[in-house]
Amino acid sequence: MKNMTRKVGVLSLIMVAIGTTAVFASGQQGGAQGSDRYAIVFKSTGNPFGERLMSGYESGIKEQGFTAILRAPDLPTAEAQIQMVEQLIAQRVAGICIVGNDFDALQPVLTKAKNQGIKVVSADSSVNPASRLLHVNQADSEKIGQTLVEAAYDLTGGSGEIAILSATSQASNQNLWIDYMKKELAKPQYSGLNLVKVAYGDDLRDKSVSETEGLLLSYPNLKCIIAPTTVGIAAAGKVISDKGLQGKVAITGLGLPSEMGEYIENGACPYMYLWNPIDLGYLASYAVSALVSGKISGKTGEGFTAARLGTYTVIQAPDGGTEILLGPPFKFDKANINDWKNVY
Ligand code: RAM
Repeated sequence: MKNMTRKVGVLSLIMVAIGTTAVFASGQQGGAQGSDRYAIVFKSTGNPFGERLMSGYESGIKEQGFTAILRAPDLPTAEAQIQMVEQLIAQRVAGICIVGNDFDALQPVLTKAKNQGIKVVSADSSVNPASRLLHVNQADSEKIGQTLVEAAYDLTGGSGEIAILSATSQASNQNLWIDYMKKELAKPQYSGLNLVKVAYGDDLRDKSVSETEGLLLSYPNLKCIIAPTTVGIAAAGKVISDKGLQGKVAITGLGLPSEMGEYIENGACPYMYLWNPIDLGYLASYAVSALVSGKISGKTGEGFTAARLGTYTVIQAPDGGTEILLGPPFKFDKANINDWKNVY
């Protein structure tokens, strides 16, 4: 019942998002410098996860009576995001939520934004603590790494070659999860698993397909691909299905149910994990406005309410900065994928 209510809520958010364009007029004024405009800059266009994240941000911003500005470069580079942030500074926005293409490279431009009174948070893929006031994290990063290694162990029967198919080599969220995966793999109970390669599909569909094909060619005994990216896991699911390799090479990782339903049903991906990207964007919108209104300053122990999601507390992040956590990731498998594939 609780799930059902949540699904109906999410569906109506998607419907609201579909009927709107990128920038929205709104009423009430507020925020730094009297601006009511709140921007989000995602990693790149053409990523369905990013579209859902931005739609959640937009709905949260609009619900508060402000104006949302949604931006994403064509390619997932820090350089392109730096230019976008420069433009947003010139537009004198009240707040910026950045989904970083690099941990450190955006620091000068985000510092410039902060020095002009613009409140900066990162979400999903963090920028370094000096570049942000807080990070809006989807789930505990260490737990994500551990969970994905446990899945690979389970799907391989505990031994054999495994590979990781990531996004870009600079993506801080993927890199953090991969670090935790490597730490986990170093534990004695995983000594039978051999990580043969970390490949980078750059969150581009075609590159992720060719990287998957490359892994299969180079490692004919490969038993599992962990893709901690929704673009990568969907590409890997397609390759495994097209080649009929279900049962030989298992895919797991982080995927959108809407893109992975077919591959979960046909066995290419026995199970995978994710959180609600719409909720993540929505939570980020309330975190930025809480900073703009002065309810919080981004320090550990502070709390704020994110409307329909409830109350959140700022905690210490593993990188030395602060963060808020949306909640634990959700497991999708054959038993529940039908309930979720039309939701996000
Ligand atoms: C991709 C992006 C995003 C990540 C998800 C899991 O869509 O790289 O940053 O959080 O996968």
